[in-house]
Parts: sequence; C-alpha cells; structure tokens
Amino acid sequence: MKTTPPPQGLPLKVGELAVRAAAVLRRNDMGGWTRAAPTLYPHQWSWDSAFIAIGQAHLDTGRAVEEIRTLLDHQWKNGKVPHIVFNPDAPPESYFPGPEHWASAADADEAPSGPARTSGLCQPPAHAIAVRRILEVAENRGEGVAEARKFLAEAYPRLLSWHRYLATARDPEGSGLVTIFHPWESGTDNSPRWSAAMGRVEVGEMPDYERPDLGHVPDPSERPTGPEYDRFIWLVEIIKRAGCNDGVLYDTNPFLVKDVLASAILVRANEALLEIAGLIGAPEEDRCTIRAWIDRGRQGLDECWDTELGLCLDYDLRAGEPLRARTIAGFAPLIAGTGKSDRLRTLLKALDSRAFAGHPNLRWPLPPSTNPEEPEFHPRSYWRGPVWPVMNWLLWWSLIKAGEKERATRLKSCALAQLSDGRFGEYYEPFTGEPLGSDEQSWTAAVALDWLADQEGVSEKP
Ligand code: 2M8
Repeated sequence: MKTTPPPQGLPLKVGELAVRAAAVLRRNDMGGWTRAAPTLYPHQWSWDSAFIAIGQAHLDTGRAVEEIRTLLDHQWKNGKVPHIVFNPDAPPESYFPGPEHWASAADADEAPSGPARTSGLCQPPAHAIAVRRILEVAENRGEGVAEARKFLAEAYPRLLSWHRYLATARDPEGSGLVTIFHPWESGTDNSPRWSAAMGRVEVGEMPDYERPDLGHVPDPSERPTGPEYDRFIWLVEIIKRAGCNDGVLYDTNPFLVKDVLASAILVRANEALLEIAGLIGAPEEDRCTIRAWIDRGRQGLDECWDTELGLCLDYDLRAGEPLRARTIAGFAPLIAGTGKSDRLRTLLKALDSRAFAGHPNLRWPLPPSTNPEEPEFHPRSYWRGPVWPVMNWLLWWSLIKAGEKERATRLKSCALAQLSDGRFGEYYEPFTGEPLGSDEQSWTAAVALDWLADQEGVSEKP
C-alpha cells in the first residue's frame, strides 16, 4: 500500500516526515527482517539491514536487534555475511537472480546448512556500526538498553568472524583493503568505479534471463543497462561454478578489485567492534587483532590516494592498476577517518567543489554519486550520478567524527530537505531533485529517522 504523497511543493513538516518514515519501515517489515523496498527488492539485503536497524532503533530496540540477528543467522561457516537473504515466500518472478538461481551455492562447502536461502556474495560491512549505534540510541532514548547490551555479547563473535573473513579470505595480501568479486559486493553496482574492470570481462555462454527490476521503475534508464546486467549475471555464473570458493575465485575470477569504500566502512566497523569488545570484556588478544585491522585498513587506504585527483581510488588486481574514476567512493579516507589533516582538507574542498556538492546546478548541495564532469556521469542512472540518501548519511556521520559539525549539520539539513516530499526515494536526480528507482526504500526512511532524531528526537506524532 502506498501513502499519498503531499501535494507538489508542499514539503512535510519534521513530525510528519518522521511518522511517514516510521510507516515505511513498518510496511516493509516482514516480521524479523525488512525488505529493502516494497516491490523492486522483496528480500533482505545485507548492508541495507544495517542502516534499517539504525532507523528502527529509534522506534523499537527489540525490532532493531531482530533485524541484525536474522541476517547474522544466515552467516556462512567461513564468517561471510551474505549479500541477500531470500524471502522464501516471494514469488520466483519477483527478483532476478533469486533463490532458484543461487540454489547451487547452497552446496558450497562454506554455505550455511539447510535449504538455499542466500546469495553467495557479500556487501559492505556496516553491521558492527549498526549494533553499536542501537545501544547508543537506546541509551539516549532510555528504552531497551538491557536488550541492546545483551545483544552486543550475542553479536560480537559473529561480527568478529565476519571481519576476520574480510581480513583474510578477502585480503590474502594483508593490504588492509577488501577484495570484491562482483560489483554487487560494492553496493555501488554500475558505478563508473567498475567500468574499466568490467570492460575486461568477456561474457560467455549463459541461459537467457528476464529482468523483473525493469518492471518496477518508471524509466529503464534508472537501472543498469542490458550489457551491464549481462556482465553481472555472467560473473554470478563464474562465482557459482567456483562453488563460491574464495581461493578459487582469487585465481580465476576475471573481476578482482580492491574496494576502497567497503574498506573504509570496515575500518569504522572495526572501531565499533573494538568498542563492543570493550563493553563486553572480550579477551585482550581479540582487541589487539582488531586494532591491527584498523591500522592496516587506514594504511591501505593511504596507499590508494591519488594526489592528482585528490581522491582515493579503487585498485584492479587483475590489471595491476588503480581505477581512475571520480566518484563518491573517493571520499573513503574521510569515511574511514584519516589522521592526515592536509588530506582531510583536500577531501573537504573536493566535497564543496563543483565536482560534488558545490555544483551550481544542483537542486540541493548534496554530492552526486559520480562527479558530473566524469564522462560516464548520468543524472538518472543508478550509481552513475544520482544522489543517494544513504551515502549522505555516511558522509554526515563521518563529518561529525572528523569534528566538522557545522558542515555535517548543513549536509543533514539539505538531505532532509531532499526527503521532505515524503516519498523516500531510493536515489534522486541531482539537478531536479526527482526521486528515482523505488519509492519507500527502507534504508532511505531509516536514515531519515536517524537524522530527525538527531535534530529533535523522533516523535510518532505529527
Ligand atoms: C542495489 O543492488 C541490487 C543488487 O544487489 C540490485 O540492483 O538489484 C544496490 O543499490 C545495493 O547497494 C542495495 O543494497 C540493493 C538493495 O537496496 O540494491
């Protein structure tokens, strides 16, 4: 069921926006887990759930805990947290590639026992950040504190094994950077970040497939193109044929890339994990390991810095070269936290410049996912240009951590203004402010709740 959007030009008041955001999360609540969007994404997505739990924490601590618990219940034996946990009740034609397509992954040595319920990929590790924040929010609200604290102890070993998986199977080089096997693992699927590396992937023989996603958006240009999708599906084929074995994929997968955004999120997630370790009294040995991961992660990001562009770049392990695209992922050192004040200054300048939030034609001064001057920039196409509220949240949170409070507050006000039509779009056209992709996207509603609470506390009453 859709809510009626307010008449054009009439933005919602803060209280009404919070009520609507909460209603979106409730409507997408499938009982213990939340679908990422009402029709386009009928399953549980990994990093969406982390942000969703942060939003839910403002409504009900127990429900926020449950969101992460359900996801972690599907963790693989090697620690991997799967990128999708499929809804067994969703009709097969509702999403592709769905559980049937991933069924063979259930035979992988490391797959969880039981029927095929997950994909064989993973996504950026925002979960420890969410678990830590659930407690913080509970303490601020004075509700569910005991439950949130108890959950720390339950989630800690699972999060530790998730991070260990990323630090080992996804970083055999010990570089501090996370390797991904598929653009879907980055969460920024068709970003120009991956164009050069994907251009080297030759698509082989594979069965025909249908694209249900195109039926859920008003305009196909908002979604990845046919050739982009063919490459996505071909990589899924290779990953399945390798039994999702990380060692085999390291040797054979044509797409093998160090992802700076996922690596930056991992640094912050490790900081959150370290705090959790302290709160539950985990062994000093664990804490030493986590501290080492944090240091190594920051060092790895340091090495990906491009002085000429003033941004951080992903690295193509197959081609042995950096991937030179100016996208929002270039702010990875800001997201991870950098000890270098000159680097922080350079990044803040880039953020304010016409390459990102300072472009004069923007509807709101919010950073597009791709620099409008990039040749592959497209204002409507998914991760090639639109503004993503969840990225705004990450930047806002990182700015606060960097001590840039004023800048963070400005960003938050604009990000909320963008959402004030109450539609909670998946992403937004940067110049017109039109919501694109799915309406009522869960993580958009969730970050709105977190921002609104930061503003004046979330009230369910308008
Ligand atoms: C998008 O990704 C899925 C594939 O995982 C898709 O396009 O079908 C991305 O925006 C991703 O970051 C997000 O987690 C997912 C669900 O919101 O949608």
